[in-house]
Amino acid sequence: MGLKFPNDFLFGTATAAHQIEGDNKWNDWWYYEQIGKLPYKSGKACNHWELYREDINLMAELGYDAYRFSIEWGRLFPEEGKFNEDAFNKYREIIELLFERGITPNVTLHHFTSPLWFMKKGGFAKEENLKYWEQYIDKVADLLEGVKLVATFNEPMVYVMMGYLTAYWPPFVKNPFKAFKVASNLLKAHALAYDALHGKFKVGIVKNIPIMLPASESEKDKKAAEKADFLFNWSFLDAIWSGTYRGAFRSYKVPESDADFIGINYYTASEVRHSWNPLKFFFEAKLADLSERKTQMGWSVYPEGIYKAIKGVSRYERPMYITENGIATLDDEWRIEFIIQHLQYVHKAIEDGYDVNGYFYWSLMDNYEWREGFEPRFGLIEIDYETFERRPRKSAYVYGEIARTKEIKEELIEKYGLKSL
Ligand code: PNW
Repeated sequence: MGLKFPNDFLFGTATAAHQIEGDNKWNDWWYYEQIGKLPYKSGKACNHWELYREDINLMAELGYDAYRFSIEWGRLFPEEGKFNEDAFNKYREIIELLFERGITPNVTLHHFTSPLWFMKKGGFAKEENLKYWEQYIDKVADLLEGVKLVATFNEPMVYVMMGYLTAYWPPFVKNPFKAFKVASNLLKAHALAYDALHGKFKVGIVKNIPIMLPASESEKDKKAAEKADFLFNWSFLDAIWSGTYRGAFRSYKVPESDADFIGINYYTASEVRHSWNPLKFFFEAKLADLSERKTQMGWSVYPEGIYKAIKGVSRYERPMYITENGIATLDDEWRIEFIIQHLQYVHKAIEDGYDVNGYFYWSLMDNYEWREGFEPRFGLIEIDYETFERRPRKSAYVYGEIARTKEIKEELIEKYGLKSL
């Protein structure tokens, strides 16, 4: 027997502005790329800013139901107080085209990048800067007319960790105290956006949920994994409803707010062991080693983790979407296997009563993978970075058939699926 999904379940794909658009000259990443603080330049990326019509046509032809993408704040506000009407119109055209093609948009307002001028003022580390975020939200309310799903932040804790803890990403700050302050301000920003946009849209948030596994059976390691799980996965979401953000060193008062849905980004698991270093919050986490083959990102494939992530997030009793799940590989047969196996667990979650309403494969097409540049290939569609030609891979068609029929056929499960499920 095949696996049938509910008729209104959304099968979509995901992207983010800076990773696909190209010439994104007004944000912080672009700036650090130019001054050589990042190993790769995004340049024209997929040249989506010019080829968006083609991309939307492709999605429609392939039969996808939905598309998650992000708005580049710096395009709308290239300078403080300066609004760019052309960029607004272009994004509006993208949204209208999606409507015309019957594709449900799911729009993220902040996907890692911010206007450079905003970052120069201290970005989200300074609470008084939230007034700029409010100006952006104000314009977005008009821009997104007719859109149902709007997410405020993509992976707030990844943003905080990479930008303010490991200093691996812009703005390259290594300050745990500041990191938690930024997290608390992101919660305030979410609350502001929720108040401004709720009523007109379903306003949610997208959270990366890495599964935290203890490195050993020892009590110390188990405690360490629980702590990592709390600090990274739950403390942020808890605060949305409780109004108290519990950072590692102290708690912060934040406005009590809400989220109409929760987007789950799921990729892999981490292995956590106890550490005596207080500045590492007494734990050390590294990528878990759970599959013999590793993806181009060095990540293990761990399909049951998607079930665990859904189960964990279900505590908030809000509709859930898998807003990202994908694999970086040149072996497209492996990509098909990855998708089928993760969808098997999503299907199981739905059967078990969890409120999961859609799945967005990361990514529609190969793109600029942040610090890792263009080498990791996450796409259902291959991008030729010389000619910008789009070539759908076999996985793009296989996924399209699943989207159109809302079913994973028995033959697919036989060939690619997990037998034990
Ligand atoms: C997500 N990590 O980022 C992002 O939302 C996407 O922009 C990105 O392309 C995708 O996953 C694939 O990497 C992450 O190091 C970046 O744990 C880093 C991590 C997790 C997610």
